[in-house]
Amino acid sequence: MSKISLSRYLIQAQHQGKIPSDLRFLIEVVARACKNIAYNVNKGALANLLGSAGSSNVQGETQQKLDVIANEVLLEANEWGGHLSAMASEEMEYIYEIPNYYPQGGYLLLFDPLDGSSNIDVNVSIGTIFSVLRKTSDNQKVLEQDFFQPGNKQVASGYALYGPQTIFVLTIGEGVYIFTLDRDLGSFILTREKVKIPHSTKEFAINMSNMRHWSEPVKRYVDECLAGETGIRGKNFNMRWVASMVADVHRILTRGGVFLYPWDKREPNKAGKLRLMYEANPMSFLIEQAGGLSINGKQRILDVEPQALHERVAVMLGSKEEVEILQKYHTENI
Ligand code: P6P
Repeated sequence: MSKISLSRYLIQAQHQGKIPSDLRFLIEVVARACKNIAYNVNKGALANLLGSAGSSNVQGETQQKLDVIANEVLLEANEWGGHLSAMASEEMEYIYEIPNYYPQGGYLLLFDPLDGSSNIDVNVSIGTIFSVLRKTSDNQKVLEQDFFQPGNKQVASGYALYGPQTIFVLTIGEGVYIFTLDRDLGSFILTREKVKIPHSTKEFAINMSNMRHWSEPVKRYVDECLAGETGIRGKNFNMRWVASMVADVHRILTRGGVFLYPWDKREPNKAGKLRLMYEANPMSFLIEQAGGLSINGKQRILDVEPQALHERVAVMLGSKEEVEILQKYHTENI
């Protein structure tokens, strides 16, 4: 079978009327930026790119050098093409309006430029997460409020995973497609199409060190997984925690599983640790497109109405049967 590149997949999708040309162009630009980020990530210490940048981001987290580089690569790649009105990033407090000396476009791009930064210096997989919305308001000047759309309004989302392979995973709303970077060609090549997550699983992913802080429904669910075949689940479970959401989600897309970063008592006023707009929403779009579910304990994450650009959300996503159990336990606990 001839190799299908990301560009060919996108051109075919455009010719089939699934995406307009400017969205095709947007995704190609993001993918090209991710190749650039992969190059820098792979250089690491050789180019003195590890360690802290000596600054912190809007979240109050110390920025790694590669966090800053990845953010700049995405801004510079996307600002001139005429497909965007503005961008938003985990690394920037305010939205980034396309400078008026560049053509303006109809899309809004949101991203976590380098997710899993605590893993950079120890050579564990990290990634870039992106989400695409339409600018729906007709106000000339793009406003932060233009971004406050629920995740069910996304027109595309995906991630790049910088691991043993460099992977680009994408949905434009007609299933999930996985592309692997062929370094000889410099192209992302289609390696899995119409990915489907198994409805049942024997693998859960959560940071167990937070157990004493969890709510009762989460404790109940994890305790039952730990009880294994001797408990009511009647099967043994395996546990994974990479501490890079992109790597954990990719494992779940690839072989099933459930990922939890729930609300906990450490900071009770925070809904969770992960960010709604550029982590939970893009990942939830992919998970649902692959036949999984993604909830915050109260509702479908894609239905959450955003109130702030960097708002956080509890996340429980993955294999349908497991997330349905978690939803049941949260509903019973009200
Ligand atoms: P913890 C990475 O910092 C991140 O935002 C996600 O990618 C990851 O799933 C989570 O935080 C890890 O959090 O508390 O286990 O370090």
